[in-house]
Amino acid sequence: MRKAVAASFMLGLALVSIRAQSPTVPRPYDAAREKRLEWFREAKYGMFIHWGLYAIPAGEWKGQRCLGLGEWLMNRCKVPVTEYEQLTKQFNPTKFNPDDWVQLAQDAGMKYMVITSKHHDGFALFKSSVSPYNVVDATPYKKDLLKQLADACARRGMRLGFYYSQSQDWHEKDGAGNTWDFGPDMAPDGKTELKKYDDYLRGKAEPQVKELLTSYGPVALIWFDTPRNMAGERGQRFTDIVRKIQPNTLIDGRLGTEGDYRSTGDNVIPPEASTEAWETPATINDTWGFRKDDTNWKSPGQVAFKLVDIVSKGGNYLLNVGPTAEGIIPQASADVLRTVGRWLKANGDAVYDAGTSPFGAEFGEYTSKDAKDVRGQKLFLANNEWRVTTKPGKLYFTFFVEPRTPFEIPAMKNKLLRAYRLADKAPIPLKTENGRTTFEMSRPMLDPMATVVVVEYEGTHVEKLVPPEGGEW
Ligand code: FHN
Repeated sequence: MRKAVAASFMLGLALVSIRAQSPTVPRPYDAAREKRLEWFREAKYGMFIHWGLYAIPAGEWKGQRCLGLGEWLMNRCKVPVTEYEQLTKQFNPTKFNPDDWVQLAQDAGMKYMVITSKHHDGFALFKSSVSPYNVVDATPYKKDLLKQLADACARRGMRLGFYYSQSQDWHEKDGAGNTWDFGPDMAPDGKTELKKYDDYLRGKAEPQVKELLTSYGPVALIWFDTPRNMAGERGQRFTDIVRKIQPNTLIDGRLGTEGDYRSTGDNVIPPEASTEAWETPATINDTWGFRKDDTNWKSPGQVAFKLVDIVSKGGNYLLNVGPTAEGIIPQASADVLRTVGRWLKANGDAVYDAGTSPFGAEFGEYTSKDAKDVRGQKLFLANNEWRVTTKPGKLYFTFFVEPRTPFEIPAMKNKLLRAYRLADKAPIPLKTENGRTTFEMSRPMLDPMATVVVVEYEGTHVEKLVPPEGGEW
């Protein structure tokens, strides 16, 4: 599968763009990058963890609800540094059990974990020699949280990556973002920087990224975010640090210069497939950092659909949990994750290391009307009934609702050999008439959340039939 992906790059096959990101021009093939990406392309599903001081107020400041994302409380409620810093005295996550967290990720079928080492509020979950604003030096807990998680991941064979907010640091006078204590970042001309941004980068962000890459074993990836003011060689300086210390560590798509893969917008799943590596970071409710009032959990069926949808388009799903200040991952999110994990135990072949849909019509279509979506782009009318993922010689049709009966397999030149349900291997007869092959699934579907039918065909890759001119199949 990976060789096929690499070959498609080398042959210069046209790539389908992810419109939400408008990467119209495919990047030239880079053998070293493809090598670094091998595990990532196989993994497909990871756990994002947003954890920090903001879990203490959990969406409420001085008795008032502070609307917005939990981790943005300091910014949304304009909490001065001197007040927000006081939270360190209460941060004592005695219920944190790193093995439980890794176990949950494994039960969920997730293959990598990414935790906020330092979010925009500037507080580090690790011991840092360049800033005392960290869990070891500033809290009663005094222990390095990342070290404990890294050790648990190493014990259990889980890849671990670190989120690091390189630009925004609301704790530092020269970091980006804190306008309520330190004034605007930029002059009204929008070009002149008013803060000594390089002092912050060289004095805190760059050395902290070095610390992350030297003290916690192999780092799967660094997840940079919100690249403000990353002009010039600033992004490249981070890339150089990463490549020099851990050449295999991946860089996400939000550094400000090109990373190893593309990051979509938050919760954005592109409407089409791409062979370029990409990842959707997503919330399991509506916030990243814990908020006590956010119980809008996605259902297991929604999570399973998004996962298969993303895989069928060539991406990875990085799904977030927001632990409480005590160190507990909310039970409701753990339950959702474990339910999807049980489904993956029986159906994981359709997901891990699986390739993109060779068809595409099943994703839906752009409206013919002049309607726009919330992002101002042409409205895409998604069709969510089924998705298809691939491995050489196999198509995995995942149905999220009972399919129309009979279900017609999209036209292809390859001879179809057999079909069966993935979870219990029950055979499903194929019927070919007038060049169209169909099958019928017994009702109700085996698994009402999602049932996978494997269709095996001759050859390793689907050769599509071109529809008659002006017509459709
Ligand atoms: O501002 C952050 C936000 O708090 C969160 O970390 C997300 C995760 O993708 N990234 C930024 C917004 O895109």
